[in-house]
Amino acid sequence: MDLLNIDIPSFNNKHKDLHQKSLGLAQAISGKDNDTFLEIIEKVKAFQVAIPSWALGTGGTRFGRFSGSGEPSTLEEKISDIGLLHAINRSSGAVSMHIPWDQVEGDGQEIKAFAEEQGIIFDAVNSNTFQDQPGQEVSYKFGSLCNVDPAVRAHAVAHMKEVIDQGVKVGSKALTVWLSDGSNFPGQLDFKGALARTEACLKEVYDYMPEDWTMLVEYKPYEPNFYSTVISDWGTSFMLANALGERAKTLVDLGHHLPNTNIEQIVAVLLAKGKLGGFHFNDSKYGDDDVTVGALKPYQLFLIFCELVKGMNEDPSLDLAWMIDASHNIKDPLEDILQSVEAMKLAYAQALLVDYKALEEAQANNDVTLGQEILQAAFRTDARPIVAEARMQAGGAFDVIKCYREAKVRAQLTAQRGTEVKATGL
Ligand SMILES: [Mn+2]
Repeated sequence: MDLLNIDIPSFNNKHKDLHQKSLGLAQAISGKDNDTFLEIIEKVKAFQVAIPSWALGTGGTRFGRFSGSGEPSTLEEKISDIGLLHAINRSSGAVSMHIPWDQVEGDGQEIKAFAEEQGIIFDAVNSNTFQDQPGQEVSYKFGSLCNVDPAVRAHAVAHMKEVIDQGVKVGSKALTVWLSDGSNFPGQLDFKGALARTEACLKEVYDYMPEDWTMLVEYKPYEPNFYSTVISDWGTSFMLANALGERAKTLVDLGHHLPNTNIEQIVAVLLAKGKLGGFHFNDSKYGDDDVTVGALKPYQLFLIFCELVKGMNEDPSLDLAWMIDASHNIKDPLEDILQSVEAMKLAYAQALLVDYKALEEAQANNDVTLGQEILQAAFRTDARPIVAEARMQAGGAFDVIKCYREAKVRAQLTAQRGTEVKATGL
């Protein structure tokens, strides 16, 4: 955090006049009265999204990896990077660990205290049964929880229990399970058998979780397997979550859908059935592209947030796990995360501007044109001043990228950690 070599209030002060003008304009265009407008700012201010520990280094593809410099190599360094982000945007107050890439040492109190100092809490922990670790006595080559070999399944279950144990030490309350399990060729795997074995193993892990923990079951249609995936879609995840119990829920990763899937509808259906557990935010054009949130389809992102806002309006106690899940091939990972969080807050602010009462009326009257007008009026409102106001009230920067660059964070990280450091992860 010492690296944030910038005085944020003076940085903000330079932009004060422009900000005040644009904030007034945003309120005028939104048509909201003072109280409602202030309420929206408060909600944006409270918005927090967890940063995955693997997103702080440069990501690669199966063809290669072009590492950046000054990357974090320990859990402490990763948390320290998130602390920097949080100091700038005030919305990145949580880390999502990935085990075994991250390891909680001892009783976890030291790392927990280190995170707390920077306002960081531990969000969902992630298990890894998609790659073999050095010296591992069994192989996940033919799957983990779906594997025909009971020894492999037992190994994967034991790993997930260990992930829970590590998460408990630092105060996590959820386990995210994404399985790469599936098959590459017709005839390789019996679909029903694979699903039954997966369900039985998940049940064992579910029963092992502490009472106040949630299991988030992630789905993905393809990759790394290209013929079938055991938990391929929201329906399969939903079915498993129902079979497991009340504390098992579906996790929606935006990139884990085939092109043109109506994700906002999936969100609404899961919310209606009380089974939406969390989100992995990213953006995609073709598949699991993992590009910056909002970089390609900001309107879809907004429509998803509209469903989430409706859900939160109906049930203010709705507790969703928000997380970024993206990888950065060619950008500075920290800049990419700042952009992603910003995109989420903008979509959230725009969704908060929607007049849902008027929308309901339009729908009740089958006024299709008006329904579209109401949504697009909110989407086309420049919500940047609202998000900036919320952030500055919380002690963050007027403009996150400008602030990060003016503070020369990457150059300092590089000076401290060198150019050869390679973060663990994807
Ligand atoms: Mn994901």
